[in-house]
Amino acid sequence: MTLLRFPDGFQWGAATASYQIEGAYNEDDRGLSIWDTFTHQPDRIQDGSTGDVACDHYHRYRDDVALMASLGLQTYRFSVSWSRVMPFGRGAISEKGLGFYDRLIDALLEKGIQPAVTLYHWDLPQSLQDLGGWSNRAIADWFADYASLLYERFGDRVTRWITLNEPIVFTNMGHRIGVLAPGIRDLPIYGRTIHHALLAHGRAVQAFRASGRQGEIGITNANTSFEPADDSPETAQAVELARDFQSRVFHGPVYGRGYPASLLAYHEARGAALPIEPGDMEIIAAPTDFLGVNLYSRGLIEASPGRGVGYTHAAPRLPLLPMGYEAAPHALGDFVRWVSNEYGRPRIYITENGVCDNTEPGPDGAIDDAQRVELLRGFLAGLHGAIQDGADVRAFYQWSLYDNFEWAFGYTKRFGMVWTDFATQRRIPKRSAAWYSDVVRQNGVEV
Ligand code: IFM
Repeated sequence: MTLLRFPDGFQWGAATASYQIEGAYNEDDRGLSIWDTFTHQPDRIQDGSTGDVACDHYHRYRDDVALMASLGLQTYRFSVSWSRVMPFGRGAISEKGLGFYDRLIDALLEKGIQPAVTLYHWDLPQSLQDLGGWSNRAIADWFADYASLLYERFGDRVTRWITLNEPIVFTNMGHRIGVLAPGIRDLPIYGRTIHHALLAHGRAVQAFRASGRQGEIGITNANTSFEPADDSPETAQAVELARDFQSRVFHGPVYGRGYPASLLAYHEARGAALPIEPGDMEIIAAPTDFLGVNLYSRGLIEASPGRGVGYTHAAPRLPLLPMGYEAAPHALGDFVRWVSNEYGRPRIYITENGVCDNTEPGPDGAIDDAQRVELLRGFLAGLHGAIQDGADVRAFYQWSLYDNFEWAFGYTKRFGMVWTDFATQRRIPKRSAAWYSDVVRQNGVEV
């Protein structure tokens, strides 16, 4: 075996998100979020479950931090539940809610684990949704106020901030396809949510600079490494269109290049023009310190002149994972190379990468999630190659620390390197947890 060593100072961590792990959905002052509303509606979630309890992290955070320390994690990415600290999304604040994150941050720092805080991982306060949510331009003000509160309260100890998690997912799947909260299917609303999400991001970056806090801020998107299904020029063009609609739509404006012309034309032709006002693009392009990259698979693309967007996904050619996408470990290195070249070699954090592997405990209680280990090995080997080729990648957060609420799939999909027994809340490290601890300890992966 060869050890592929990562650069000195490279950080290894794990990621989670508030609604997926916290539970305690109606405790202390917490207001309802769109995910509380959505999961309590019939037929929204595959197994009929909710995040009411989830991993009960709200009550078990100390044990969870001890678990992270036992795995050797150096950094932990989590998100703040907006409605826990501002029950109605604006105005009144909750000291109890803020106190929870205060204690969590302190517990992490006591163990030498650096917190990385995501401001928004999909759980919008319901009160703001009642005012139109991301389709209301005022959300840029609401979000900047919420962000400023967090910088003020936690900015003495938190130095890594991520504004939005995967805007392509919560805008598109929440407002056009409707399979995620708030369950809307409306193209003009979708167009507005894209622009307002970016505007809110830009305002939160500006608020961070204005706060005078030390540290770094960036945005995280969901990415797929797009590959041509064949080598024709039409297919090559289709790959660029896929990148326009799923990657450049957010990365372009953040890096000062504006929206892709193809995307603007698509929305305008359908009476769904993006509501861009003078000065917006400058706000959105407020300089960031890093790019957060989430990636799980590749997408094989072919041209589809009959579809408005001009491209479609070709039939998969690799084995499928339980999530329905291909097991494609080469995709991480490929995407990182592409995005690094495209945007002038930004500092990159892999804010999420991981594997859904539903292996159950064996007769001895051990969980031998061999597929997760093999695919992670491949992802990390590819990432190492991209770094060798010049990409400035400084941290890797595995999704996820432990099995949790997987949105519309409920608890049917397990992404954790630690098993969560949802009946007892017992956590059992899987084989992948021991393997990942070795990766952390060696600052490298054996291939
Ligand atoms: O669980 C999700 C996470 O909330 C966002 N990125 C993808 C993960 C796995 O599907």
